[in-house]
Amino acid sequence: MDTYDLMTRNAEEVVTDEEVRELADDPDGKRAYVGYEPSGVLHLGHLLTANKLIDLQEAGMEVVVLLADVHAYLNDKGTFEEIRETAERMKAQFIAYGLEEAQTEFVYGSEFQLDEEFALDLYELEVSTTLNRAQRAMAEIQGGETAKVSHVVYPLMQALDIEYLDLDLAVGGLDQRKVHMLAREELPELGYDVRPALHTPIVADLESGEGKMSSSQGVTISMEDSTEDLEAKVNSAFCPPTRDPEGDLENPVLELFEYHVFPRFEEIVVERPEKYGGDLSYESYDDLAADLESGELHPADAKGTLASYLDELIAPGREKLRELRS
Ligand code: IYR
Repeated sequence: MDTYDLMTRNAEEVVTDEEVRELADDPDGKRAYVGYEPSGVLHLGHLLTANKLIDLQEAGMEVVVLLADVHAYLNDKGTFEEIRETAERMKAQFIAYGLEEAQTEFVYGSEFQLDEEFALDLYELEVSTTLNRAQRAMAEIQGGETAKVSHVVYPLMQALDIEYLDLDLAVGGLDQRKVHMLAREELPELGYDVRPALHTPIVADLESGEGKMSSSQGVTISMEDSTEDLEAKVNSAFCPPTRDPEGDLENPVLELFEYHVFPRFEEIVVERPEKYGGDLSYESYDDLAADLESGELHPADAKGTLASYLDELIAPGREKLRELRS
């Protein structure tokens, strides 16, 4: 796969394509990041952007994981002490998942966001950005009605992170696009460069297949799930034979194969008894999807296979969590 394809595979949106192509021409030593509010344990939403970071590492980029403790604080996720404890556990889970420590820079927001220079830039942004604009940047992240002052400061700080972490590419779920657009508009006002952004899709709810739900809503799979929990969740997942069922529905089983399993495994083997045709093996997502659609691959076999590969992916993080909690 060429570098551009690797960098952009499974991305729902690249802003702009031209800028990312330019990065792909010379990715070595360039820096990409994702920021995460420490909260709970890692779930599929986190792992989707982590997969993209792994792709970018493979493409030669340096990868930064921002443990956004100040953002989590502004979003009322607990005391700094609680947030940092969660962040340390999160970091350990990311490493167990495959973001190698030697190649990944883990940074706390509070390491630079409390500095005077950052604060002064933040105030400047507060002066130049309308309340309306900042609120709209947050719209998909949290409701407007109950927005606190901290909720409008939040996206401005997120925009500045891109400059202060000296980044060449911002990565996030599609729900981060408005913040990244604000950053593209506002950073030049402060004399800083515009950076490209890459957005990963939001996977549909496992059970209903409904729309592009936020990763934290509905049924998701997390590092806390046992093998049995995971099997039960995948077995009750919505799995029509087609990729694009009617209306706003998606096939979450296929989405998970595409975004989580194929990027991490060279070959996917569906184990079947001889009397049902024997094992099937796939090297590409498209082949698996085509077989599900034609009926060659039964949904129950697809689900069983999905559960076992997902289990393999989360097992090291699950183990790490157990260790940290014991
Ligand atoms: N807004 C993110 C968390 C976050 C992301 C980045 I990229 C930052 O620079 C800071 C915070 C979320 O919704 O989880």
